[in-house]
Amino acid sequence: LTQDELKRIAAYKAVDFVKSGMVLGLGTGSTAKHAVARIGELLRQGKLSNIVGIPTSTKTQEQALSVGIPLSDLDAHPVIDLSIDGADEVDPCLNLVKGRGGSLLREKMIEGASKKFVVIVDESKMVKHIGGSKLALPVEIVPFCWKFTAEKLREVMEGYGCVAKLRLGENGEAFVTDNGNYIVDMYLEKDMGDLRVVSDEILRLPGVVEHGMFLDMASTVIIAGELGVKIKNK
Ligand code: DER
Repeated sequence: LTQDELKRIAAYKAVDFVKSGMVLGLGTGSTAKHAVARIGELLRQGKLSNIVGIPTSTKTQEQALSVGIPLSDLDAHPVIDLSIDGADEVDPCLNLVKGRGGSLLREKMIEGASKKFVVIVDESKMVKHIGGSKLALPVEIVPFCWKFTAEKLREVMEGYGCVAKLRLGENGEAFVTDNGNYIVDMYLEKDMGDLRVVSDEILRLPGVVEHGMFLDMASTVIIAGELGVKIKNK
């Protein structure tokens, strides 16, 4: 099975949790894309009805519109029944790294407002410790004096051997999020200690908007692998 087929299998499994009448948080990325497509398909087939989607990015908003999912937002629906989204990394306690697609702020707002948050991954996302896989730990920051904030981030994370890089878009300019902010990707050499302490130290920096560690937020993780699908609950 290809990685994309595994992503689709996990996504379809998550959509089994969707009931007619639900307000759904719609995730962003190559895995969540399959869940959004599937929800649209079930709506068209009449197997689901009265669904309201709350998209976690303009990209997902466009896809949801194109498959016919009625959309709304957090202001109209401050409590969401179920959110389905991918992740970049999942540790054994179901802590996540998200945001390599640049949508972490709206994802964290919407998934934090959800009664149930189902994460869909292929098995390659499973790690022992989040942030330790040499892949990026994203932090959304304000564009104002971003160098200052990036350096403060690097200092705060110095103990973990941190390199902080401004994320660039295709045009070689700074990547700009849906919220008009920048993203600094942090690359760590050592495993973080107490994730809560690290989270607070990052969020305390004035120029920081949000980071990509989703601690104690996932209710369920659906893991699609070569040998089948595993479901881990909090
Ligand atoms: O950027 C994001 O937050 C995405 O949801 C990411 O965490 C998962 O993206 P993928 O399903 O394309 O790997």
